[in-house]
Amino acid sequence: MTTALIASIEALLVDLPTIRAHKLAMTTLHQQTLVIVRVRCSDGTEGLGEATSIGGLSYGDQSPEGTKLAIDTYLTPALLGRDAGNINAAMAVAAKVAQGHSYAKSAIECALFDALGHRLGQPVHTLLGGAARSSLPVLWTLASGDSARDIDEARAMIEARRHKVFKLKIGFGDPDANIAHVARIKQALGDEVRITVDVNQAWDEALATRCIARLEAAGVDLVEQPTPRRQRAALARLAARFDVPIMADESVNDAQDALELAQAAAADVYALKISKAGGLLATLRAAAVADAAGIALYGGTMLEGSVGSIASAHAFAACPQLRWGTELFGPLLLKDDVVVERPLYRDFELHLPATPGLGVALDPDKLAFYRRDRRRTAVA
Ligand code: MUC
Ligand code: MG
Repeated sequence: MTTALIASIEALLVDLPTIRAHKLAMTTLHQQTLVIVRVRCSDGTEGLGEATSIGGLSYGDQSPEGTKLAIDTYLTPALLGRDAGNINAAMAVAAKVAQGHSYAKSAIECALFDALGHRLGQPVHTLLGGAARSSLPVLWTLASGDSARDIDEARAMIEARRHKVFKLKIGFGDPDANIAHVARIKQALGDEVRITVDVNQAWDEALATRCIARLEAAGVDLVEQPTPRRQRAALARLAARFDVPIMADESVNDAQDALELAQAAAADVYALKISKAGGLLATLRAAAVADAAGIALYGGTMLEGSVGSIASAHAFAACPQLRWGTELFGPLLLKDDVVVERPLYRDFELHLPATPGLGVALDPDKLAFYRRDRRRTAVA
C-alpha cells in the first residue's frame, strides 16, 4: 500500500435545531452547533470527525468557534503532508503544536480513522481491535422541566422500544422541587424503569448529602456529577457515604483524570466522551485505567450529531466493559442532520455500522443548507 498523505483538513460550523428545548443546569439548548471535520488524503480517501460542545462555552471550556480556529490556524498547517495512516504520529504532532483543544484533536483523529477504514475496507471498530458488542444500550434524557410531559415522553419511548432508561437533569432551580419531580417520574414509570440523575456540578457537598439521601430513597439508580468538577475530595466523600453509585462526568476527561479519580476513590462510574478524552484511542486509554481500578464505564455524549455519535459508538463498542450503557441519543435530539443516513436505533439500542470507516456519509445538500458560512440571507 502506498503512503496516503493528509491533503486537506476542513472544519465546518453547522447549526441544527433541536426537536425541543433541552434544559441543563448551565443552559437551555434550542439548537446545537456541530463542528464537522473533513480530512482529504492524497489517495482520494476522505474521513469525517465531529467536535461538538454543549451551549457554546457554558458547559465546557472549548467553543465551536475556538475549535475551528485551533484546527484552521494551528493543527492543519502542522498536519498537512503527513502520513494519514500513521495516526499515532499525527496525534503526537497535534499534541506538540496545540495544548488542550481535546475536541479538535478528537475530531481530527476520528477523521483519520474514518479515512484509514475506507482505505483498508474495514470499519473503525475493527481498527480499534474489534467490537466487543455490535449494538449499545442508549438512554434518553428527559429535560423538558415538566413532570407530566416527561412522563408522557418516557412512556412513548418505551412503547416505541427506543429507550427504557431515563436520565433527568436536576441541576437548575429548587433542589426540593427537582427531587419531587424525580420521585413523581420514578413512581409513574415503575420499578423496572431505571432512572438516573445528572446534577451537572450544581450542588455543594452539604446540599448534595441532603439531596442524594432523598434520591436514594426515591429509587434513583445513579447520580451523575453532583458537585463541582475539581472538588474530587467532595465527590469521594459522597461516593463513600452512599450506596447509590456516583458517576463522574465533568471531573473525568482522560486517562490521567481516570487515574487520579481512582486514586482518590472519587467515583463508582466514569462517563467517558471521545471529545473530552481527545480521541478514540485516548478514550480506550481512559477505559483501560477504569478497568484496572474496577470502575464501571458509561458511554457519554456531548450531544453530538450522527458523525460524532457513531464515532463514539465505535470507541465504546471496543471497550471491554460498558456496564452502564450509553447516552448516545444526540442525533435523536436534532430535528435534522447533515448525513445521508442517520444512525439506526432499534430495540433500545444503537446499532453499529459494519461498513468501512465510520459508516456515515455527509449529505452535501443538507451540509450546504445548515453550514454557518453559507447561511441564506433572509428574503425581505
Ligand atoms: C451531560 O452532562 O451529561 C449528556 C446528555 C445530556 O442530556 O446532556 C449531556 C451532558
Ligand atoms: Mg453529565
